Amino acid sequence: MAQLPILTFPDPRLRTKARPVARVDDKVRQLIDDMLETMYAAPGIGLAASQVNVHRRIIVIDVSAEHDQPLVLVNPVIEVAEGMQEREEGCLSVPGFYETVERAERIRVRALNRDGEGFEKEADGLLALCIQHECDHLEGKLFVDYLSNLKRQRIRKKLAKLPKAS
Ligand code: GNR
Ligand code: NI
Repeated sequence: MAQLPILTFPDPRLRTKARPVARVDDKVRQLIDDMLETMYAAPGIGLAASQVNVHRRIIVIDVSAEHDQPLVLVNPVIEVAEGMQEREEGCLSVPGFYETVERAERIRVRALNRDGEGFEKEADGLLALCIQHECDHLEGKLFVDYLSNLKRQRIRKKLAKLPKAS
């Protein structure tokens, strides 16, 4: 297991569109384990491979209070999204900034698990929000993209002064 460095906005590598995983093999499972370790250590409730500079469609999530319910989604596809929620959102790649973003309240997502088996999951509330946030990362999209240009530029300028993770 290893902790991986997390890219910080406005690093252009966060804009890379991730490619699908062809086969869930031991190398992918090793990455998943490292991503979970990185997420728990941060600490965060989700992490997309894009954030650790691996541009493959892999996300890990754990929104449980005890941090004992890891959810792994490989090649996730949001098939249904309905309703609306507004919550304060943060991101490990945008450290220290929290802003309200509109998301679907309920979703159904299809993905592969860490054994490469397909499954579907329905989610609402914070879990639904987190899945949408992580799927955005795989498209090179960040929550700051939903804010006004003024707010995003202010955040960009403040974070651009910080040292880079790698
Ligand atoms: O740890 C995280 N917390 C969080 C809080 C509100 C809305 C979204 C998130 S996701 C974030 C981890 C992260 O950046 N995942 O990409
Ligand atoms: Ni994020």
